[in-house]
This record gives sequence, structure tokens and C-alpha cells, in this order.
Amino acid sequence: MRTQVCIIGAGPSGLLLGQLLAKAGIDAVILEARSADYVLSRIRAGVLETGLVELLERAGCSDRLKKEGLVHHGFCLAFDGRAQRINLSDLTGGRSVVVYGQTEVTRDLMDARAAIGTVTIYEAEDVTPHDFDGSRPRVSYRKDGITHEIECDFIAGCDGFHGVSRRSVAGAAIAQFERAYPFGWLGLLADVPPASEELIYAHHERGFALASMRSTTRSRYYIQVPLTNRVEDWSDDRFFDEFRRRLPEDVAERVVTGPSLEKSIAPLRSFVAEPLRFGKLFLAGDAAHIVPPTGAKGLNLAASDVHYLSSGLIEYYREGSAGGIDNYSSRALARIWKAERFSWWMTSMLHQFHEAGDFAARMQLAEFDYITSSTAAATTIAENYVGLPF
Ligand code: FAS
Ligand code: PHB
Repeated sequence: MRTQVCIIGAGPSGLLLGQLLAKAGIDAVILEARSADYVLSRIRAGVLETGLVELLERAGCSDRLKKEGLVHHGFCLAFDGRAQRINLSDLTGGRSVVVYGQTEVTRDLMDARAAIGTVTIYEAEDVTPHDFDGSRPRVSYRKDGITHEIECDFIAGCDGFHGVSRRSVAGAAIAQFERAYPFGWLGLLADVPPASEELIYAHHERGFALASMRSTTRSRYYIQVPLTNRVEDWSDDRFFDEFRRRLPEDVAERVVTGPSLEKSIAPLRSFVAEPLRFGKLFLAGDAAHIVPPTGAKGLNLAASDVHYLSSGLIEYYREGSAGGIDNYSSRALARIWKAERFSWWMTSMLHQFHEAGDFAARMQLAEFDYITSSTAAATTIAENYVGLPF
């Protein structure tokens, strides 16, 4: 088989890239290790920046998002029972975010891809990129016991943090920057009405909590837990009791409990690989970087990578110019590092770092006091949360 761009990974990065290329008449085959159902079963992000919404519009996948997405003009920070609303729209000249689950974004992209009949190979085994530094880039994979090879002009590594693409690059050619956090997020999804109309990020001496949602009838809640915890240690009742204890009282009273549809623990890390291009291989999305979810940037950062990469590839095929693909890495990294900073800063301000001592705890409180007393400080949060410009 031959294609113009071989995309590894059918998560939001790979699917969005495939859709934008297809809209421009560029052929791309996607190879995905898991089944479509498995990809859809992963519960992840929930907040979309306007940049991602605009990309989904351009990809022709925004109809349901526009009907079902919840436009949010603000969110709350809570510190030891005190709550402060960050008025996103007032502070950013009218911008907002949309609450719409990553699962739904992925579903919409899958449906759009199926509708135009482009090739996505699910449950592809041993996917391996070859000769991306040479003249004959190609990707091999095994399906139903038979090994296949796809010849291509370019390979897009959209296969997430644990994928094969980044691992295929020789160690000396890639720099990796990482910070692992000494805690994780235990997330619970339940068909109960959200405790608050907007998201609440709560700092508490017992640990961080986040009250989010997927709709007006489905809530997504998180609490900070030690990395030693296992999800089976947490019954639904134990989760809701702990969740309530970390929220301001008036919110805690409104928490409606119900059986969890999903419960999982995710470790938190900050990670960036540099550069993002290796000959004919490009890295995008979680294959290139990871952020702690505190800033709601993971999915949105994948979208800006895909914006830069798809623009560069379209320019290459339409105009024969390599300028866009040549500066993909530097353009994407400039925005990646700013999102890494914001996500690290939000994580540092809101979580309990027990080993960090009393001075660090006072710095967290000072951050909150500064934000609640300075429009400039609140504006920096707001402009990062709605998304810095592409
Ligand atoms: P993904 O990991 O989503 O997709 C990569 C795809 O590649 C997967 O389908 C995988 O099966 C496939 N793949 C892997 N190896 C392969 C191989 N060798 N061959 C073929 N295919 C292969 N972001 C937020 O903004 N908010 C959140 O609350 C949030 N929570 C998260 C919780 C968890 C547990 C995780 C892991 C991430 C979370 N994120 C969150 C970040 C998440 O939303 C990512 O940013 C987003 O999924 C990035 O999309 P992709 O780059 O497509 O990577
Ligand atoms: C979510 O709804 O899953 C969510 C929202 C905001 C975050 C992280 C996760 O910062």
C-alpha cells in the first residue's frame, strides 16, 4: 500500500490530522494499535479551547459539539473554603471555553473519517516506522497474522506517550525534559447533576479536588491521591465523602452521589521531547509532550500541534514549499512550553506537596491572594486557560 502521510495513532491527534488532510485532498492512512471501542472507552479531557473548536469546525466535525457542548465563561478557584471566580470572558475580551468530553470529540472524528471512506486500520500490531531519515519512509504492521508495509512521503507519530514513534528515534537525536509529580488524580464519572454550574479547582489541606462535568446530567470529579493508592481502594462512597470534604461547604452540600460509570487513577507528569521532527517523521500530541491535567491543556495542545503540522503538510503538497514542515517543530514547541508552564504552575499552586514544607504552603496561599486582589494576575490565568493564540 502507498499513501502520502501515514499516521500512527487514532486518538484525537491522529484523527484530527487525518481529517484536516482529507479536507485538503491529501491521502492519509491511520494505523491504530487498539480497537475503536477501546479508544472510545478511555475517559480523558473535558475542556476545549476555542482554537480546538475552530479546528473541529474546519474539519467538518463540530455539529454535535455546537448542539451539546456547554459554553463556560468562567471557573472557580477555591482555597481552604474561600472561592474566587475567574471571569474568563471579562478578562479576555469575551473569550470562553467549551465543556465537551474528549470521548465525544473522538467519536465525532471517527464518524467523519468513516463517512469519507478513508482508511483506518484498527488493532494493527507491531506498528514500526522505517527509514524516516532516508529516502524510502514506510511503516510496517501486522494484522491477522500477516505483515504489511505502507510506503509514504511522511510519517506522523500521533501515538501518545507510550507509543512507538518517539521510541524509534535514536537517543542522541532527541532531548527529553520531564517532571513526575508525587501524586495522581483519581477520577470518577457518574450520571449525576454537577455540583456547580462551572468548574471548581479546589486547594485543600487534605488534597486537591476538581469538580467538572460532561453535561448537565453527567459529572466528572477528581481528587488528588498518593501514587501508592489503587482504584480498588476507593469505593464510590469513600470517593464522594473525600470529594465533599475538600470542597467549599455550600458546594459540598449540593454534591449528588450516584454509581460510578468509570473510575481510574492517572499519574501526573510534565514532559517535552525536542525536536519534533526527525527527517520524514513528525511527533504530535502526547507522543511529543505531556502536561498535568490541572490546566486542561493536554488535548488542546495536541490540537495546536495538529494545526501547525497539517498547515505545513498542506503547504508542501499544494505549493511545493517545505517552509511549514521545516518550522513545524520550533513553532509547536514555542506554544508547548507556554502550556507546560501554565499546567506546572496551576499544579504547583493547587496540590498538596507534603514534603515541600510550610514556606511552600504559604507561597500557594500568596498566589491565591495575589490572584484574588490583582486583575493582572487573574488575567494571566484567564488568557492561558482560554488558550494562547496559535
Ligand atoms: P492519545 O494517547 O489520546 O492517542 C494515541 C493513540 O495511539 C491511542 O489510541 C493509542 O492506542 C495509539 N497507539 C499507541 N501506541 C501505538 C502503536 N505502537 N501503534 C499504533 N497505535 C498506537 N487532557 C486534558 O486536557 N484534561 C484531562 O483531564 C486529561 N486527562 C487525562 C487522563 C489520562 C489517563 C491520560 C493518559 C491523559 C489525559 N489527558 C487529559 C490528556 C489527553 O487528553 C491527551 O492530551 C490526548 O489524549 C492527546 O491525544 P493524542 O495525542 O491523540 O494521544
Ligand atoms: C475534565 O473534565 O476531565 C477536566 C476538566 C478540566 C481539567 C482537567 C480535567 O483541568
